[in-house]
Amino acid sequence: MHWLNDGDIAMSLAHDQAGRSAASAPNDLEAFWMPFTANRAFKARPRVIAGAKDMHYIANDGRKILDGAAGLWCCNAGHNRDAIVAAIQQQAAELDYAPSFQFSHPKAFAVASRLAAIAPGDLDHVFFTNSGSEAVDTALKIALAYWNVQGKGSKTRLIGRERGYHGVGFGGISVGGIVSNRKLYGTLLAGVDHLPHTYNRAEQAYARGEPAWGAHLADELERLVALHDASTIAAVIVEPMAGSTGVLAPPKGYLQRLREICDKHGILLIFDEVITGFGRLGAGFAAERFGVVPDIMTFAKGVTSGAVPMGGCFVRKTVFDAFMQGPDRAVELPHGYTYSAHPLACAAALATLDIYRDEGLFERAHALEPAWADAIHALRGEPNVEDIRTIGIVAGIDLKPRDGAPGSRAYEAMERAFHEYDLMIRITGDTLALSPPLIVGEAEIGEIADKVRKVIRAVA
Ligand code: PXG
Repeated sequence: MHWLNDGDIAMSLAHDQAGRSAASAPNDLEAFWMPFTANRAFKARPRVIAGAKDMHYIANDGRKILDGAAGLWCCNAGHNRDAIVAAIQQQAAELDYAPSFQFSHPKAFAVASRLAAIAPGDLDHVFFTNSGSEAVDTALKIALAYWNVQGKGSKTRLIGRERGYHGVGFGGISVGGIVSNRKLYGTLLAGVDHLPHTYNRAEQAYARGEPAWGAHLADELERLVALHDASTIAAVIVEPMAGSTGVLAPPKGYLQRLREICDKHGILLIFDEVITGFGRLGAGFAAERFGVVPDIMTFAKGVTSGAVPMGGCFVRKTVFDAFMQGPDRAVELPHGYTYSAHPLACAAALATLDIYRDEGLFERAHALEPAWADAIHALRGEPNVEDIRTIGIVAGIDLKPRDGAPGSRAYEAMERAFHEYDLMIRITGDTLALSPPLIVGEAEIGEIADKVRKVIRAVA
């Protein structure tokens, strides 16, 4: 056994930044099998981040990188906010860990109450997880169990949607609709079906907010009900705005229609708000913006502004109440995680919610939406731009794929943005995705648009 010390690792990374190939420093970059990353390309030319403050990352070589992605859509309050940092530090010193199975700690109840207070409708109860993927699996399990505890155990089918992303658990990839995330992993959950996705470039190109075309696609749920029968269907899960597959806002009236069809047939409606929650669309939650209350609503990411992992589900009172019966010493839902409502996550969430409230960040996102849309839509006409979609403080920019090399144009855009233009963006296929922290100002919106313009020209 050989213990590496931090000094060895830092030195190897520095060498790498100075231009030596990753192969010359096998002890540092090799061991980490990076998630959802082209490992070999990354390790040949790493993008390493050493620090952060507010709207910026600090790269390993000291450059300030403008964060056009809020990390991975999560740092909605900006980075390293003093109050969140202090809350985490204080909590770590006071109570490192307390179990949430049969015990708990005060901040867990405080966070749940404060979240329930800002959730729309009667989404009054909160189940905590540590990630969006766990939140999705929890939501699906609650939906199945809900019908079981009511003696309707035949309702087992789950319906997702093409181009949906619901994390990487087996439940999430089963209802999800991204082929590459599913095809390597066997048969997945049985009894899952999918609605069609809602994107149609010919009908919707360059949409600001909800596209006018496409509400009728919700009627496909009627077709699935006719095929499977409502007595076999437990729930429908959708992202109110599909984030990971390129920023697809819901067509006007689509979510309302899904709600109506679910009500008509006794099917639970689940919104996956892991990205859309906490102000991203200019309201606390997309459910609020679109005026549609689901039965279960997932969250993660922005709940702690990314500072400590946390996720969970909101559950309507009627759903929760269905479980609160039987012997009072029996566990009502055999489900949970060692780190559900971890004290550090709860402390971070409380401080984050204070910032959202005190700085009015959800309202700020709403107020900035027109300026954001103007700045990003001004990129129309740049080389290879095929469509631009904006909603809230989010944008998707489709670039024309290179012949025979799909994805390579956007990959190069991400690399050049980071190394040459000091900007972090996300990519999916040949789409650039933007979702800066909600503390972004008008000048920084201009800066993001300007850098993206240069990057798009650079990869022409
Ligand atoms: N649901 C939705 C709607 C998400 O966007 C998850 C669930 C899973 O969350 P966790 O915490 O398990 O990763 C997500 C995550 C991207 C990107 O660039 C999106 C996510 C994660 C990483 C990258 O599109 N979304």
